[in-house]
Amino acid sequence: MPPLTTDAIKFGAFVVTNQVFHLTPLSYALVNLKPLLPGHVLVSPRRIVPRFNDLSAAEVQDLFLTVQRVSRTIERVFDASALNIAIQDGQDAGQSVPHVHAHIIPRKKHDLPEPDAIYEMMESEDGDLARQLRKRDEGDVKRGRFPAVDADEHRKPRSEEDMNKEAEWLFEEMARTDERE
Ligand code: AMW
Repeated sequence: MPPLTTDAIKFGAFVVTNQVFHLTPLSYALVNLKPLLPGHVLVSPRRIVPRFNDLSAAEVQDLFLTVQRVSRTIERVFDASALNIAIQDGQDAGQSVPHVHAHIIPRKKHDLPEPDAIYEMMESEDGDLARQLRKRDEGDVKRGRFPAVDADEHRKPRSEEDMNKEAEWLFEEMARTDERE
């Protein structure tokens, strides 16, 4: 699939143009480098700002309408019965990429040992782990409270090819969702 735009789309410092499967005037949706569960995607404003409060009213409206549209497709194509929709807003809330993004994670019954386990998984994602390590080294976190290194370490980043394929598929499925509306 050719990129949806000739502009380079950035997610924080990363160029993610080929991972983008949906584009609006102010937002975009991209496939995840390290999904926590199959179908875990992200929706971001096109403007790179770290905090939710940095967004204009028009950006908030566009972002949330995009989250709603994308989540409809994700729930359908991953045959889910529920969704986690989450924003980690700021480093101390677990944000690792300083560019606003909403996580959309399709869920089904018994997909994890506990439905809430997803929050711990989100918290211990790479960047957060790096932050925790930094804090530990700065002596900010008591050793005993340092969270166990999670399965994220074993979650390999996906290949460009894998991500492009998924982006192409989701781009086509977005059009199908629109037809049904
Ligand atoms: W955060 O902890 O900032 O709320 O979430 C960052 C998310 O971005 C994670 O789900 C992580 O897997 C994802 N991610 C990090 N780098 C990239 C990238 N280059 N392309 C796509 N997703 C990425």
